[in-house]
Amino acid sequence: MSQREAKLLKDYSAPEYTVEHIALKFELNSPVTTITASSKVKRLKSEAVTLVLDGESLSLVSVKIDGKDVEHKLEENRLHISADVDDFLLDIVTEIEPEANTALEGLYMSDAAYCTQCEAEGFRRITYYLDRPDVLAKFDVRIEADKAQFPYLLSNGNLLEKGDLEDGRHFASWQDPFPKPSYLFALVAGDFDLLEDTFITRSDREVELQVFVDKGNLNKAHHAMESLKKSMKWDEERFDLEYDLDIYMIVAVDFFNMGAMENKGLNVFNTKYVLADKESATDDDFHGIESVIGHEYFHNWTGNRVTCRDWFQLSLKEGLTVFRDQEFSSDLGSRSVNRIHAIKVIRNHQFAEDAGPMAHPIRPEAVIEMNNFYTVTVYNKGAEVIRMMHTLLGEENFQKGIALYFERHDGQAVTCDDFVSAMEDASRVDLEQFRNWYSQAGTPSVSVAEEFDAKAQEYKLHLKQERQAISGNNDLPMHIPFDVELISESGESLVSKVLNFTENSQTFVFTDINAKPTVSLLQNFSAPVKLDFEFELDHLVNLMRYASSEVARWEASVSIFSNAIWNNVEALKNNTNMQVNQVVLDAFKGMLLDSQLDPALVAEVLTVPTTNELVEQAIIVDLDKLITAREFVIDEIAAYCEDELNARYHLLKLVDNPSARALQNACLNWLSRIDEQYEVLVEQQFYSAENMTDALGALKAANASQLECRNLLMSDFEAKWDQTPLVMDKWFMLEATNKADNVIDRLKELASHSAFSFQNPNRVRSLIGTFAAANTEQFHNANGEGYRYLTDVLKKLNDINPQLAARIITPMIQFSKFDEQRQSMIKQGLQELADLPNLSKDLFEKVTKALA
Ligand code: 7MK
Ligand code: ZN
Repeated sequence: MSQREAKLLKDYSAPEYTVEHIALKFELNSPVTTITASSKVKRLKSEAVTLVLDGESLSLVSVKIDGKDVEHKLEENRLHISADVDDFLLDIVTEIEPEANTALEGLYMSDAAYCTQCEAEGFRRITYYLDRPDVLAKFDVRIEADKAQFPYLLSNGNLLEKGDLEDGRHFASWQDPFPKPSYLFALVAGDFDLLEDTFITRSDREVELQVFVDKGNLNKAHHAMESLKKSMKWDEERFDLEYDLDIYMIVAVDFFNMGAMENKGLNVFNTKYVLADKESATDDDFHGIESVIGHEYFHNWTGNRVTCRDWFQLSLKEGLTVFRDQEFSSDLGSRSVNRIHAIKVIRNHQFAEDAGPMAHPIRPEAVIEMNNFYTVTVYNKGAEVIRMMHTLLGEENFQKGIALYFERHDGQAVTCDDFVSAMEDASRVDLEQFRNWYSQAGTPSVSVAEEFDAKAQEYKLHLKQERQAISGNNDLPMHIPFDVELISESGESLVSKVLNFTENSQTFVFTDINAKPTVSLLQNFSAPVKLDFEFELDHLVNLMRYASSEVARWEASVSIFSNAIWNNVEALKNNTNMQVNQVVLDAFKGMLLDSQLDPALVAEVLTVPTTNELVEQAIIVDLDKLITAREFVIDEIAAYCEDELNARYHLLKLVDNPSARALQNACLNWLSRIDEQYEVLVEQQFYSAENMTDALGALKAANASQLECRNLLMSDFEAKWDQTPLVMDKWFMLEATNKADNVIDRLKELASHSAFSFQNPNRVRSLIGTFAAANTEQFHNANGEGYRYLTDVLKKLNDINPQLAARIITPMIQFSKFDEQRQSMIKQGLQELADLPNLSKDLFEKVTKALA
């Protein structure tokens, strides 16, 4: 099979051989590390005579079966070994060069430490192996390295033994009692500061907790440790799940392709999701750490104890674990604000993925490069699918389903279907039609028509669902849990229920309704669909003021903003004057004055949809008019609410909590647009800030409103933080979102900044990823320079780190909403990439789909 051919779900077959036990020895040396793998292999299909192993970028030293040389054939990325034997011992020796590994998959160096990333298919860069998640083996690992340089030698499970060797070297050996697939293997060797604590499980076992961070960062590890303890406790209380080893280790590394990794007993984290203190990290960073620490911890059951049969089932562990981390955050903090964030991810990113060339169901059916399927669809829409089951079953039945799932499948590698069956069997709720959510790609849209019969006192909702046309997709009606509330004229809740919407067209009748109610539709975003309903402005204003659900109030505000902006786009097209309706202005002022509401929620309500979010709502967008209209609406609201913004800002400044800071900084952002007098406020906040949230809030306002003080604040910030990489990422992000016309020249200049490196994914994402994903105005500038710039960067990254390149290309393949000129410039860039002689699989898959 050619490297670039898609693998298909329907071609799945069980492995012919399995590995029951593997003993790995790592001799860590510069530049060549030697790995000896001794596996106990068992034949599962008697007719099999050749064992075929995966391997990439390895140099093979020797292969032996039961101690003897064996006939084998080395093919690109495969090793074929004659093995007409039922049980045998396989010894393979390979050599690799971790320092040269810039792809950051397999064994590589992060600064001076060795570390690994094996999900999805990185283990094959360490040794030849059955690198697939349905092969579960017990791992014993021995690590040898120089003692002074690498005092800590870590791997999965429990430490069995450690000791000194000759020549200043030492060793450690680890044993993981739980059989696991190779993607959960981890190794770390380096010098760290170590934060230690313990957790007593509910069955009274003591678990040793360790967080390893780069030297000098110990004081930034406490929040991660607290988050870990909270996660362990929450999973016992809410999901009845207890930790199963005596030790839990987390290592933070600065070079990491993703957020973090749930390797059994030894999580490896991006420093971004571990290190924090209030001077250097924002409230959002603290929240992000808590949620990612939770996510990786929760994988211990949903992912590790029960894993995936094959990679098409990725959502089995990821959708479920995202759902669990969202519930964790919601139980610990504000449920509404967390829900709003999750809804935004779906609307702004997942719907865009569905509208682009990479559209796929949460359980994909064809994959060229698995790394390309760690997507908002698999993760976040996957979590919405779990959430819908939770809505349909209720918490009690859902938890029964979880219990049955573990009763049936603990220690196994299973499918999404197995999960749904457990839910179904435990609850007796029929989920047959619901399974279409796993197989059908795209965003369904639901159109709604109301009918009120005063005489019969009947209110009817006519619902119609349509699915997006995507080639190779079934088009069966979905089971959509559709949450509605009917609100009376005086603001009381008449009906609040979840409709089971299962047909293409369906009418729901509500009786004993004596006046036309205000309806709240798709409450709490009860299904990941687009709602097609022409709301009248007063309807939205009613919802914004009186809906009982906070999320529904926020939803109404988003619609009000969006409508106001789109109305002005129309005005520009018709050459009429732009204006903002008085009712809209008053609605926002009303929110600002409402001191009963959680300030963090008000901050969400007062956040104007980004240009990107608005583009996502359109079919084809006139970008320049959209930008003008959006700026106009913001300026009008700011001017109208000036006094209230100012007053609220000063009151909030007296309060020291994340929720108050969120609104305080939103107010500052609005004020900074009005006139120079507020520039002083921005500078004051910047120079007197006692935490990063306020410092960055001021800097963001200066940057977004192009204040005169912007450059000075930026250089003062740089001077203060240029030795702190994670803070420099924030600075790079601000440079990247600068709307000024010379931004690209500046980006090119910053590539040689001492804090920047193309080898480090955090830096590349901050500077270049942010530019492409968030600076819509300049990335999509009609002069085409944004596309040119990203294309050139991608050519370079294709050689350094293909996985990263394929991630940051996303905005360039989601072009369906832009005009023809822009689309043709984008395609020209994509074509140049397609023509690269050494184009990686990762980029190949995305670029060819986009050009097709
Ligand atoms: C999150 C896989 C890992 C994208 C988002 C994560 C990854 C990619 C963390 C890496 C994770 N298993 O825990 O899901
Ligand atoms: Zn995960």
